[in-house]
Amino acid sequence: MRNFAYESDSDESSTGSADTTPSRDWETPLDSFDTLVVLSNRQPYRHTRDADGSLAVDRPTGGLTAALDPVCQRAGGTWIAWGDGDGDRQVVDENDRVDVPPTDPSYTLERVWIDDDLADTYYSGYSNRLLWPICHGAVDEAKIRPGDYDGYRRVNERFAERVVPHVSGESLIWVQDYHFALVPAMIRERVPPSTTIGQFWHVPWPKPETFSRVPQARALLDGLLGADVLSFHVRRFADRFLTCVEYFLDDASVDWDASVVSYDGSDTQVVAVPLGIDADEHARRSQNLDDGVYETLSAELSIPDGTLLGLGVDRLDYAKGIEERLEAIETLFERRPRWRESVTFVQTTTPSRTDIPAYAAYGKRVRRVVDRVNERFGTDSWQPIVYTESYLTRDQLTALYRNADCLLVTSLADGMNLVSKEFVAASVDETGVLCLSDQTGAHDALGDVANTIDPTDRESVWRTIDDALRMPVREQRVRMRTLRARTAERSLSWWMSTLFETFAAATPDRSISPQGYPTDGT
Ligand code: GDG
Repeated sequence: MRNFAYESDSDESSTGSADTTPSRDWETPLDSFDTLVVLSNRQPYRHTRDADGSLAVDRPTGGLTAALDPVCQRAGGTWIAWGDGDGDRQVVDENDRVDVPPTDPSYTLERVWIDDDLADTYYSGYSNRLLWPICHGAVDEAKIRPGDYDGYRRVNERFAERVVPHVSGESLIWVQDYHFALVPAMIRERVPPSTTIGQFWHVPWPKPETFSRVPQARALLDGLLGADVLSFHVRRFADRFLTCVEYFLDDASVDWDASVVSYDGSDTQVVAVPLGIDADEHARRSQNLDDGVYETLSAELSIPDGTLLGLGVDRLDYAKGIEERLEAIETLFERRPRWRESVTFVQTTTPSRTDIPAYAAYGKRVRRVVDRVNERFGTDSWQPIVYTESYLTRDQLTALYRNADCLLVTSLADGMNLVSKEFVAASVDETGVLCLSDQTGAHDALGDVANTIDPTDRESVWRTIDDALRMPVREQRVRMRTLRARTAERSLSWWMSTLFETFAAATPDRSISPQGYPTDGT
């Protein structure tokens, strides 16, 4: 397997050369493994058919695929994911494989087919009507439908079976996220002990009283404990997981000092390793950005000149607290009329999971608040909220980050929140204020320098925004420098190196030495 040094996975060219700290070359102990197999629900490249029948490739939105694609490009190996594009079958070989990236292939994407009925139970049902709300503490949204768990189990089994042909010698199987809680144990039954299994849980882990609402709580824990290494973004999620293990599994023992669970004859190391971004690449893109990108975008979206700019960038998801944020903006204009016509809030949302009723209803509520606020406070020449559901190019997103005076992250729960880190990395002039919910994983490392938002306290949200808009530039710079340094330090390359060292330390007989593992994710 190739050792790799990380570079940008830029899919759009930026011009000129880097004028910030160059990307640090980094080595990982990937050499310890003969094969890398990544499993995720979402695929990094999707083939779709245009109206005229021609094929196009798109790259689905989301932090997970954006982070792992460059890793696979460097490491080679196979990425197994759901082939959900209507052109996906057209390009695969007899083993359902296609080499990617399409323009310069460096690894193999293996597609798993899931028909509509199964997708409804596994994806729209168990994963996103039950596990997602449970993990995000949204218990009122959690729905248990008959048949959903069976669909989830069947898809988990299908993925586990697809791993087996790839295993040879010392293989690393790296499972992603809450769609595949059962997979580690299913793989463990099918592969030799020399295989290392890792799982990264990208969303929060719930408190035991919330997790107890899942009828299959024990089965999910049993599945995850098939992994040698189970990672969360931050320590508090890892600790909640260990608490759940103690609470639900009588025959498991937890060594809290070492953060190891012994269960069913093997050990699982539970670690906190916060996902980072390629801060250098974001900074370079921002530094080299042509002014015209912002000028064109602001003309298209009707963002006025000469006002301060507040920004929100989110998937359209109730966990992101978008509705609450817009209501706080409404209160701000009520209580502080001086901001009218002096600040404009741009909110970009990417619709997702639209076939789930809670998401469709949430979208309607968000649009209703936007209309109400604009109706109440808008004037002939100014709208308080500029709202778009268009998918932006990375350059357009960077232009917004760079021009924003403050970024609003008001998530009610969020595993990490990469948007906050991207904003910081793109703020190359060291101004701008990060207003960050204390319910994000990102807050654990950035919260003492950011302007903290408690999303459960409505008063505090609008007051925090008010403070941010009034912050002197000198103070902005002091804070932003620290935020940027921390984001650059705990970058994507740091995340990968740390995790791969952890995987490599998991010996073939699966007895893991606790020494040297990162148990503190901050
Ligand atoms: C999950 C967890 C965790 C957004 N709109 C556009 C666009 N984006 C990109 C952002 C960012 C990504 O999508 C969103 O990442 P987040 O981390 O903020 O949120 P989730 O999608 O909910 O991710 C989260 C993450 O997994 C990784 O573990 O941090 O807690 O919920 O990269 O830039 N990108 C483009 N156009 C858009 O309009 N190009």
